[in-house]
Amino acid sequence: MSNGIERLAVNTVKALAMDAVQKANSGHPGMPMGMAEIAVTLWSRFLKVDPSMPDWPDRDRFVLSNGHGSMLLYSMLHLCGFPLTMDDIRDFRQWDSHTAGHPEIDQRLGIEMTTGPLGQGFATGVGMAIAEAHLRARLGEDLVDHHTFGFVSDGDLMEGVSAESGSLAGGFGLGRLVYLYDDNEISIDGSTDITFTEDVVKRFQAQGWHTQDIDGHDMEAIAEALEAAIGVEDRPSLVVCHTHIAHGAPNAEGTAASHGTPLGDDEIKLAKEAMGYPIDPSFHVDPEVYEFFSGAMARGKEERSKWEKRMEAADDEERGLWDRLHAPRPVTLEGPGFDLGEELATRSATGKVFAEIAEKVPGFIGGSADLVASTKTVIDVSTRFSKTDRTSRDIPYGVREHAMGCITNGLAVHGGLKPYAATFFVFSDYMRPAVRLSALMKAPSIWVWTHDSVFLGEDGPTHQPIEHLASLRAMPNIWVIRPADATETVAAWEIALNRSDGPVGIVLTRQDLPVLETDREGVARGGYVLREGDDVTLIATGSEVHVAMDAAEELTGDISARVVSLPCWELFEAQDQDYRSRVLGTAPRVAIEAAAGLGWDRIVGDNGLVLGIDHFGASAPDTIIAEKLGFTGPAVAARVRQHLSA
Ligand SMILES: Cc1ncc(C[n+]2csc(CCOP(=O)(O)OP(=O)(O)O)c2C)c(N)n1
Repeated sequence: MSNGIERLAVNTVKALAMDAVQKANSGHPGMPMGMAEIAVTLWSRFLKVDPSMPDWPDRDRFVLSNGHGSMLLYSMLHLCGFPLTMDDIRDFRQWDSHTAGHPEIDQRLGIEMTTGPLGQGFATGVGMAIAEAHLRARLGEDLVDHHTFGFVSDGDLMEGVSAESGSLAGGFGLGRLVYLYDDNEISIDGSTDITFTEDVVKRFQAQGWHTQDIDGHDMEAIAEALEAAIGVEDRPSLVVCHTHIAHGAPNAEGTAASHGTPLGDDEIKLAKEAMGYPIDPSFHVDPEVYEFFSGAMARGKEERSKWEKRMEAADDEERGLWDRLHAPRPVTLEGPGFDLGEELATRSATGKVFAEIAEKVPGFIGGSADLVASTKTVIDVSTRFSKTDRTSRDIPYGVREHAMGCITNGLAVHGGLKPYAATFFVFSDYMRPAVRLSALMKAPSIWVWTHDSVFLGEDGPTHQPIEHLASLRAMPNIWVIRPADATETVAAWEIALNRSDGPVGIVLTRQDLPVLETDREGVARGGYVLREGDDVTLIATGSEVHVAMDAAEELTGDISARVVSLPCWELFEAQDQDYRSRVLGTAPRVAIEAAAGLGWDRIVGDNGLVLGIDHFGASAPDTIIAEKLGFTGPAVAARVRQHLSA
């Protein structure tokens, strides 16, 4: 049982959740009330955080994967003294407030990562725990020594990504990862008996986790379970906490309705009466509760000052590496040097620049979803991140694209690392929720997507991306770069490594392409003139730049064709109007891209022509596909002539 002040703290958290949701007339009171005891125990007795410096690097990370319970996090942050005011709490879910319905990330306020899309937090936390284990191995326990805690719900564990990432966490033996599962047996459609009948404890045990099963309203039991979980260093921990949703609300408790509906004034009154809590005014907080949490936070403050002393005492080598990891300098890539006309796939060009990246960017880390040999993304073939090798920068993800995406985001938002993840472009669909969150969170994850078009050939339509470029270009805040040759590929990597406020997707070919007289500076501007010409402007990306060049040759004599390489729409659109107009020119425009044509009309205008592929591909050798679909110099030239004479 808890003592008086802890009980008052728990009741305060419940009351704030009820009041804020009621005032907003929207939100989720059930989860904050059901997990209040767990939150107060974790924050007051265990969590190593300092409200006066929320983003202190060696803090414990706290992930709220059941992010619909955001009022629980906001209450804890406010009561503990983080820069989140009572006005913010009152403004829950309002325009321009710091208290959005589902916050994603705001490390200055103490919000590490919470998720709207269930399962994302669970899997992203695995990435944070990998980051901690890796950095601890490289920098030593004096500088890196923290845990990743998380709250997860039925919905999180139902989502497949928790199985993918749980499997990896168990296999990697991430002992500093501790998740508290809100086992309230309720989801939106009713009892979890309807849809979630598996034995969760056995599932996690089978995946190599340490598990416990406790009463989630008993603060001593919670504390004991946390002690035990922290004590287990060789496995991640899942504490199954049996709870009641909307705990303490006499009529709402245990009901699915309390998940996402304000309780109503009458029920709030009854709940507060039952808890012995003042009914009026709403948003009441007893000063003793602030004092209680402020006392608890002194622990984190002291830990921070001890860490700062250890940092001062660190030797030059450790300190130097820390600085290179945490305050990265701009990166300039030389590239291995490519000869004009040399034939290599852009994925292979990536392979050739990897060693240089790894040397210049000490935080560069990542892996592929069981496709390293195809994606050519390997830093050191002789090592792999594992239970026993924490220093390796090559993470083997197995066939788990979704978890790989989330883990990459976790590595990115943890700090100190520059992560990438690689797979076939068509499987970007399997990681899309994570890609979307990287864009939304402004996380600098690098997505490497190879086998980027129908020209991957014989594997056929299941493997051939069509709509992927258009759909990713429709996503805000991601830069999608599709380089035309090895030189543009090096430029793409340089851009990706230097971006800090969002993700970059690098889209690469399977097939060989000759090196052209491409321009790295032009890639940085998103697009540029590769070949001058006055009568028509052929605009292409990636492998179709070569088709455009061939078509331009074919047209020579009667039609003077300009060729524009446009590897990155987002960077091009960020250029001033003058530059864009100069590059695109005034002649009729023809877009050539072996993908869905959607969006190109914006670039070619009303009188332009778009040569795309608005149907699925085919299984055949790439040269045959090119011929059949009209992606050859002569075929494009014929279409251009026809268009100009129409
Ligand atoms: C990927 C995804 N699908 C659906 C939802 C909508 N949603 C929000 S919470 C929830 C389930 C609620 O059940 P549970 O996870 O057990 O949370 P509790 O009601 O116990 O707080 C659903 C389906 C979502 N947020 N994310």
